[in-house]
Amino acid sequence: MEERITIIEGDITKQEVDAIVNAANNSLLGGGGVDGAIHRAAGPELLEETRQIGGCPTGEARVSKGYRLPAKWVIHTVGPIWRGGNRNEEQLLASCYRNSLKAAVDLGAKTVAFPSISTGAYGFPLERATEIALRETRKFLEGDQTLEKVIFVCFGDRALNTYKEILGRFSDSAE
Ligand code: AR6
Repeated sequence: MEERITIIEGDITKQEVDAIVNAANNSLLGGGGVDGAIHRAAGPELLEETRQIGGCPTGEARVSKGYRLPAKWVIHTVGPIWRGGNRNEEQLLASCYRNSLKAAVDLGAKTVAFPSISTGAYGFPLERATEIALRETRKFLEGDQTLEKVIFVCFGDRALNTYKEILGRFSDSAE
């Protein structure tokens, strides 16, 4: 399964994949961070479409086209704001990954790229978020034969090293 998970350092807006995932907010009307970068790269048509969608609850996902992005689709998911860990944050973040992966399969996507949801403006601790991202993705891929590649696009060395370290830990403990 590890061969279907790839970790890279880079900019998600540049990824030539079928779908990229956006770390959005409940309004789906854009914002800073990766959300702002995706809206800028996709062009104003993206905002027109997400306005029509009309928002998204935390933990769920909604789909739009990718417009000027290399990716055909954008899967918008809303991560939880970290409030100390007792407000269902871990379960909600796990739902983001499950629902986004399910949306990718429903679209017929073979390749999908994720940012590190909730670990920027929303303050989720990077290590815990990475464990959840990789655990949920591994679990999902066990029951799915259609997705060929899930790419985690890390913004900077700290995220890159964390993802690599935790994926290595999962692989060592397999079998
Ligand atoms: N490519 C890949 N990753 C990126 C990029 C990029 N171009 N830009 C930033 N990151 P954040 P959140 C990383 O804050 O924590 C927005 O305003 C970044 O380093 O984008 O889920 C939304 O509208 C971090 O690791 O998302 C919401 O209001 C990760 O992406 C709120 O922020 C996520 O950081 C969502 O906060």
